[in-house]
Amino acid sequence: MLIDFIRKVISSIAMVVSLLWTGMVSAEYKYNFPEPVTPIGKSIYDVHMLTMGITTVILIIMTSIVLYAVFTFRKDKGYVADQEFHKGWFGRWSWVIVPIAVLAIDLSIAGKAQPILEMLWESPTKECSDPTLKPENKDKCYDMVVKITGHQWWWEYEYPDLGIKIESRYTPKEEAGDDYLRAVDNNFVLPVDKKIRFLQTSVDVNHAYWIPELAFKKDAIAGYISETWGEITKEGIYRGQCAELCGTWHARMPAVVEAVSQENFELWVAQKQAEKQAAIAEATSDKVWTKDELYAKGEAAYNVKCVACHQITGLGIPPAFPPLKDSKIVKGPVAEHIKIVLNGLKTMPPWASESDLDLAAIITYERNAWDNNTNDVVQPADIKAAREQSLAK
Ligand SMILES: [Cu+2]
Repeated sequence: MLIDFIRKVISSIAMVVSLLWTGMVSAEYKYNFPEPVTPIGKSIYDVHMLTMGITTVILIIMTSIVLYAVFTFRKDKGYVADQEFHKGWFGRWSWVIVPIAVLAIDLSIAGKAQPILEMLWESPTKECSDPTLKPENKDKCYDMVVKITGHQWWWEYEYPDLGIKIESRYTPKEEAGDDYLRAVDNNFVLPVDKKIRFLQTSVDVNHAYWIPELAFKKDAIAGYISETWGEITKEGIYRGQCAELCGTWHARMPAVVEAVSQENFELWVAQKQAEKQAAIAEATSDKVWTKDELYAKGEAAYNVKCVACHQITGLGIPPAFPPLKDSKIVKGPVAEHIKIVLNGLKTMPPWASESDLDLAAIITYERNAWDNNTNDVVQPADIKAAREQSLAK
């Protein structure tokens, strides 16, 4: 009997140790939440630590009482249960005292949490440089606005005051390595020590932008703008993900914030603005492109913008996302193909906001890739003409 019992205890301990061991060897095993880098995140972390502290003390006290009772008041020691317990002072009042004590502990935590909720919900609505800002509200203002838009399945970051828009998509496994599903092609670059107002929306289903170190998490809902704010206090790379189940590629929309110093942020802004000017100049030039140039450009753009639905093989994911290889539309009249890409069809959204050059390149690629070999070349001017024609209607 006893040997059996000891054997069971030893095997249980061995199992727990081996489980803990495998946990520890898995990368970056941590015992607590990641270190927050915004004032709201830090306050939430503090309440979490306070709650953990209180529960740990309660756990130790209660476990000690239970163990003491189990060992002291044993039947084989001749202990007989007190049948008159409820008639004594403690027996009568403990049913009142205990809930009051529990409520007091709850309220002491709620008291700490309430101002944080206020801080979280009351996003500043005035810019810090606004002359009408009252001196007592100098903490309730923002330095810059950014807009986050969720798409199936990528993020769009817009800096409305700086005229910059970037698209951020997950990095495939071969390039991302250990950061697979935690890395993106374009990070969301933000300056530190600036109060940032985050506006969130979606163009399709619900998404939610979530970076644990920044703490906030609100849904991005189509046709609605939810807002939060934060001031990042430490430079670094912070990784998160979409936290609202948004379809088959939900796991493939990680979010990466890169917090940099003000000087580096300004350098980045200048670089992005220059890139944008160059892209506009290229897209609006009257240049006639060769088939090879358009094919190469189109392949690069297709692999970023279209690949999620139509797949790298051009076979799509039928029935929702039809194949482009041997497709009637892709191998049919060019004008009809352009019209569908511009205006969308069934589950495909309209792509009219892309530049003439990008659309011409993508369509040229689609009409010649995967053995479609139509030999058609679509020039930016064709897209422009198609737009004008649809406007004239
Ligand atoms: Cu999502």
